[in-house]
Amino acid sequence: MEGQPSMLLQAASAFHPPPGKKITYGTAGFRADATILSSTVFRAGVLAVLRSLKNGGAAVGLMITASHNPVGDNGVKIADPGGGMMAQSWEPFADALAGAATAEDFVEIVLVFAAKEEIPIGRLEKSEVLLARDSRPSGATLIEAAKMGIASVAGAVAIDMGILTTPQLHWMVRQRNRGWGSSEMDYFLQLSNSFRSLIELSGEEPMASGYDPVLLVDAANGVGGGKLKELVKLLGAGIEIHVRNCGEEGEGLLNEGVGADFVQKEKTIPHGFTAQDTGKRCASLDGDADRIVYFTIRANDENKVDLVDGDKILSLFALFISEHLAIIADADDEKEDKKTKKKTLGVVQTAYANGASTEFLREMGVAVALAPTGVKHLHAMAAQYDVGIYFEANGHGTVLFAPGFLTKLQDLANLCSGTMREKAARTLLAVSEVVNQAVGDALSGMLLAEVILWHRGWSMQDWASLYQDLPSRQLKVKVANRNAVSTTESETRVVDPPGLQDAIDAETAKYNAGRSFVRPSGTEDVVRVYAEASTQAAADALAASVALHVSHYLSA
Ligand code: NG1
Ligand code: ZN
Repeated sequence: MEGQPSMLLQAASAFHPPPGKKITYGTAGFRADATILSSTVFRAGVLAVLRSLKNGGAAVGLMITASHNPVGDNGVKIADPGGGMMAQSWEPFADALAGAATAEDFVEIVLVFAAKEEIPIGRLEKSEVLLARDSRPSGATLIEAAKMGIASVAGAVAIDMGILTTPQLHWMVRQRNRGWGSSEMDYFLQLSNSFRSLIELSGEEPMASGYDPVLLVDAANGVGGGKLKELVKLLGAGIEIHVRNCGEEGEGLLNEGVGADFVQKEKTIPHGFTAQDTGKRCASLDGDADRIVYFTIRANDENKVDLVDGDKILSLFALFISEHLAIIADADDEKEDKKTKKKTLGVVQTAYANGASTEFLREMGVAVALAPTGVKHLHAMAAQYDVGIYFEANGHGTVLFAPGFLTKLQDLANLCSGTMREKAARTLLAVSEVVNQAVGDALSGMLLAEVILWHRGWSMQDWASLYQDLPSRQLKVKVANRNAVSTTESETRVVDPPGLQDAIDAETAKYNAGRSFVRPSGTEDVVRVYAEASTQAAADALAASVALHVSHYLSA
């Protein structure tokens, strides 16, 4: 073999996929024990180059992270040129690449796919991959494997951005392809400048404000802690952020008893927090800082927390944004806008969103759409509105602004100088800058939440009492083949196996405000069961009986 094929073959021959282990590109990229990942990461490097070549040489991102998984795991995922997740249509190709048994098979798959997709591989055409990794020790060697993958395609350029949060890398890819500043300092400056603009636009803090300037942050002993400390230096007066669990000496292990995933699932105080923090506003990031939840430590129940999850963050954002959209649409000469206001703002949740949050949003007059689990689905749906907000209950989400709508806001701000409408338009423009529009971002989401609480003069209690969560229960059922379950209507109804949905319906009907659904997990070998009802005992009982039906219908 000559040229490109032999370059690929030679490089690929240094890496061997783990025998008997199938690693697939799931909801969040490839993830596995770090010791078996180097071949997958090498191949993901090649995949990233192909993705760039397919997009005319635009920069794509390659992130080494396993998010909230234990420190021994790692993973790799690709960011598309727009900054979002890699197009789903390429996932089967990604799986085929990772699964190729030999280097020869791998090269063959690459060449056949490149020919089919008309990807100019080996012609020295420009392509670019921005790489980064989170703070996991295994990341250092894995990133080298990714670079070798990139170097095995003629003309491909790898740019190592170092240790970053996942959303920072996605942001950089998006910025770079738009010809905008894409350094880490650009990121910090954009977030901090727009944060300070929002505070200024808010005017004076409300009288008798319940807002406490102190925020305690649990950084999961991950990459987000150090980054947040950098950001805090630029925020100025008015907010006092104390960062804990930064992964420094003596602070404990990544994601172990700490972080957003732990706090949300266990509703328990993370390490590094004590009864002395009771009543304080606290927040937890996950290991790569793309998720955030807030919480307070309960008085007299010192292990437990009151959780303010993704649904409540979403509700807070929706309240603030719709209030500002209403000001814009309120002027007499804008009757049209007023009528269409509800179409302007849309909110996207998954079936896991607490029913009380969905009802709260609908009562506010906001359009609520349901997407299947996985942020790529939510993101795509949210992009259909002028302003689309999406969140998973677990704290992953963001706000998207349509480019045309941003132009409209800019024009309006210029036209209505000195009015409330100008202020509202400028506020929304600043919101579009503070949020990370590429992907959910714990740091930027936190800044927006803080601004809104400050603006309203709200305490955590004020925020928490927007609505009362309905009691809920999540269970996992181990089954022989989770993919024997297929669903429809955004995972709320089972299609296969036949009869299971009727059984779920019959159970649900027994409970006041009952709701339950099941779906195969995309990241674990289980079927997940969710149930909600008017009391905790009822939610538990409903979940347990639905889980029994799942076991029954899926037993061999
Ligand atoms: P799966 O395992 O497909 O349920 C989980 C989370 C998702 C998302 C992905 C990716 C729940 C119920 N599911 O997916 O929301 O975060 O992991 O990390 O929380
Ligand atoms: Zn994460």
